[in-house]
Amino acid sequence: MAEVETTRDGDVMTITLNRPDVLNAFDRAMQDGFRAALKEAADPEVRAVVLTGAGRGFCVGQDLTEFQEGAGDIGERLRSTYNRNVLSLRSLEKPVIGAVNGPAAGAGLALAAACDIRIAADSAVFVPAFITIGLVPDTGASYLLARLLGYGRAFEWLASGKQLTAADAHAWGFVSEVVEAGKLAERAGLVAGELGSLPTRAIGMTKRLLDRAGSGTLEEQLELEAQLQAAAAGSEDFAEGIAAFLEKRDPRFTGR
Ligand code: T3D
Repeated sequence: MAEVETTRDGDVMTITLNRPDVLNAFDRAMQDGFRAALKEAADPEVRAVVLTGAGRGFCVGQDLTEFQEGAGDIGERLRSTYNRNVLSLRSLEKPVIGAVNGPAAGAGLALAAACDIRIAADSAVFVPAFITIGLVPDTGASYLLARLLGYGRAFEWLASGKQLTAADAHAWGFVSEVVEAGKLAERAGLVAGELGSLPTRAIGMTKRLLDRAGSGTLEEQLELEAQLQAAAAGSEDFAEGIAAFLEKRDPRFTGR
């Protein structure tokens, strides 16, 4: 059985991290499988992606048994695995839904944070985990959590390592909804299907705008908006959106 599985339902692709016995902790093979799955997800025919875990875990980050022989060059390993993969995930020009089915810890928590939307099973827990073993946040956790939660909450969480329940994570705004565990896959598929039927290129560009927001001046952001709006206005989906409005009918967007 592959350590990362991909399935398609129409234009929605689901990536399932698949080492359930260790709550989908990352070993090297799972990193490689994840990289291949993210490459597949970049296919323009895929218009929404769901990221989830097999079994009772979402992903608990690095497989700690690999540290038994010593840590090695962690910086280099991060650059060649986690960093590349989280950048590929964030670069997808389509909505990515994290279907957090169980514990999300360490780099697994960072991957959840890198998704555009998180839906949690009521059985999910969220654990920074880095500080608990004497490490600092990686895989973008410091950047992503500070942006999603603000400095105060990000510091409180990352510096304490405290475990949040799904309800806590919802109250903090980290997840957008909490559903019964048995209904998570269906709900995530529904949300992905809805987002996947919208103008995909415009969603991709909306992600770029939000990623850049706050890192430059208002003038710079206005200029980027103008550039991307010009690109959006050249899309088939813009023509369809206008036609559907004028003809008083529902639009049929194709993602082109
Ligand atoms: O160079 C680099 O790669 C550096 C990169 C670092 C990035 C990181 O991700 S650092 C953070 C690594 N992750 C952790 O420290 C999390 C460790 N896990 C936990 O704290 C707990 O498992 C949880 C709180 C997340 C969940 O607890 P619980 O009680 O629901 O499950 P459990 O019983 O602890 O775990 C179930 C099994 O998974 C268990 O194995 P067993 O006893 O049934 O044979 C456990 O050992 C295994 N497991 C859980 N996390 C990991 C793991 N095995 C390897 N690595 C793990 N990270």
